Amino acid sequence: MAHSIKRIRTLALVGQAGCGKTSLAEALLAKSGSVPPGGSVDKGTTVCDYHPLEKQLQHSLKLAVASFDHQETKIHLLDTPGYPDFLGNSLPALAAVETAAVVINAQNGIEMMTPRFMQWAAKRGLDRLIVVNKIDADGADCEALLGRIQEVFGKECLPLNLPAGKRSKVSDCFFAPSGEAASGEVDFSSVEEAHRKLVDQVVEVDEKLMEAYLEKGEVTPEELHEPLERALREGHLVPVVFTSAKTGAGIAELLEVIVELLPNPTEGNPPAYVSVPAAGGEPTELQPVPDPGRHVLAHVFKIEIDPYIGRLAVFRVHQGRVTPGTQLYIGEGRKPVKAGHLYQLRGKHQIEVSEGLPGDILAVTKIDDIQFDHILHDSPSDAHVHARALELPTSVFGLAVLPRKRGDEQKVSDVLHKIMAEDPCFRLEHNAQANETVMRGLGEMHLKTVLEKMSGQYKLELDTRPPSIPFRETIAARADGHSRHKKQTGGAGQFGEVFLKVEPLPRGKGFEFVDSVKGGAIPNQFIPAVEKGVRGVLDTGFLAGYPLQDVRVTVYDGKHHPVDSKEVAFVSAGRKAFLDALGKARPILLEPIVNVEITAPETKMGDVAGELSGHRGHIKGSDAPRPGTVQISAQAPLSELEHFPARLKSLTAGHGSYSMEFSHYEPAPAQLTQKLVAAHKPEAHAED
Ligand SMILES: Nc1nc2c(ncn2[C@@H]2O[C@H](COP(=O)(O)OP(=O)(O)OP(=O)(O)O)[C@@H](O)[C@H]2O)c(=O)[nH]1
Ligand SMILES: [Mg+2]
Repeated sequence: MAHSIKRIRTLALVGQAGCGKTSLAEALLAKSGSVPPGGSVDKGTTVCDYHPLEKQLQHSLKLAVASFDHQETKIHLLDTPGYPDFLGNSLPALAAVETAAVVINAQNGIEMMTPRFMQWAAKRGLDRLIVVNKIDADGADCEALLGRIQEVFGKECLPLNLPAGKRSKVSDCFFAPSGEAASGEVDFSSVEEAHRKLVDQVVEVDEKLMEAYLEKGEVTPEELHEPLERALREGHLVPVVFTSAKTGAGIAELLEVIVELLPNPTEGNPPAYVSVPAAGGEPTELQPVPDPGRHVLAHVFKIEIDPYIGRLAVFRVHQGRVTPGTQLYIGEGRKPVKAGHLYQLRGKHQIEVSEGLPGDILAVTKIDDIQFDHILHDSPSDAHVHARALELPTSVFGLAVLPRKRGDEQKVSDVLHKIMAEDPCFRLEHNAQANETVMRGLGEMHLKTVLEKMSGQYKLELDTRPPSIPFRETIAARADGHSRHKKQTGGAGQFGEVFLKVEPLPRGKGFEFVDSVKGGAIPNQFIPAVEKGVRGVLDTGFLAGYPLQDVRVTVYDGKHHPVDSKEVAFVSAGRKAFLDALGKARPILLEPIVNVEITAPETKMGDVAGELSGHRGHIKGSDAPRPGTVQISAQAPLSELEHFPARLKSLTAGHGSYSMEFSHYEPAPAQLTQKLVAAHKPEAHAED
């Protein structure tokens, strides 16, 4: 269908897990006649929760796009997961839409994630709509909830409709001229009053209209349109609607609001892009213009790797017109690719389309170079354009993973990389020292679903354990070491003797090997063998099996035998002489210290500080970035922070967040050293 920009709407459903976003998307699709009625989360038959794991858990785990037509309007609806563990899949939706519909469960009221989504949407300059869903549910008190919404989010939250017939339907308060209730009584307040409040609020943004309104006492919906869009853009009006995805109450009315009142792509606040000069220097802000005549600028906000069709890159067109023949550059890439086929999405289904205009949300398949957050454009001069950063939370929850079956290593690595491509908050690290692969995510549930996806979808089982702490070993004193390697068991013998000294180096210097042997006491050709023997100890250390660092080894004397001296003899003598010296050089254990930045509600400052000091941390400073919020800077040993994410979560009822980065190494306390030494197998450096 040829379509115009003015007839496009983009809307992301966001909000607390379980508030009914997926069910609402389903109800809207069914009401528009796009899918048969009856799809339900509980039966696993919705358009948006199409992944097997979503059906099993009855929660959305990823961002789903459902595009459909209603009254000659193209609606791109985005359903997002509500659990904070999956923010990496819900926040990107905010980069693709004009409107964020923050859904609130009428039964539970304002929940933990509600204000967070309200703030995130406001911060990105989105129009906001509050959808109070589940109005049918037992004990739902819509009147009290509306009051509470206005208390928490402001008086600009005004209902466009009100529950009626004991919450079995809703009555419009906006479209009906002069607020005549089309269908009689409402459950609370009155249509007239709600209508008047809406008009009063909207005309405030337009002086002329305000004057006309004061004179005539009424304005037409047509006159209200422009100022209404402005009020939405400026956050001067946050409309509230009531729905039940279960009974269908308010669904037709919500569709009407989407089509008639929500902004088209030219009416929302344009997203901020930044242009980063290739030669370096300050990035400049840039606003794409929703004009099909200009260069193409589109933002990839979702990657999905489908077992059958491969990589699916989902993008929002912000400027220009995309067709299957458009030569698209991928970010800073220099080689353009042809889109080939363009698809509109409805859950797991792709529907081929012939063009994409500003506002459209489309997908291309099988272009492996496209990654999350890339800009697609058709002009090499736009290679330096980026979307404004999404400000996703940092992933610090870690689990070390190991394939249960030997031989699965490659397959596991491939699949984990696929998952990483799809999920911006999932990371993989390889700790070479401990030889372990560590996956990182936003929380326990995040990583648990990755493991379940691995076993369910890919039949790969992984064993997990807490990631190991990268302890190190060093020495605190200088010492000498000596070893004489001699073997004479028939035939040719083996002989080599080494004298060396060890000394501590400043922290962070690593390792140095110095040869100061005089007069060929150890012939030159055997020095590399001695070094090899010494270096062999570095990886496994002396005390507890951790790598040694900040040590200088100087080989200063030795003996050789003209016939029996062999490389192996000097490797062995070098190794044993080093171990001999280490034993006398006061070996100590070093532990990593990290900088931690914590943001928490002000009232929890004491609890968080107590938690840190109870784990050998110390507070270095605090700040108040926003009223009611504190930011604490601290340092603490990494080994003490294993349970910190969970503790912070429970201390702050989920409102705290933190980030961590490595700072430096410090000697570990005696008790910890003893524990680690005891845990290390005593036979580890038994002589061979
Ligand atoms: N009574 C009632 N139940 C509803 C309504 N909408 C959804 N539900 C039920 O609430 C539960 C959660 O609904 P979902 O649509 O999965 O909620 P969601 O917001 O998508 O949840 P997440 O995907 O976890 O963020 C399901 O059991 C739905 O059947 C409603 O309007 N009324
Ligand atoms: Mg859902």
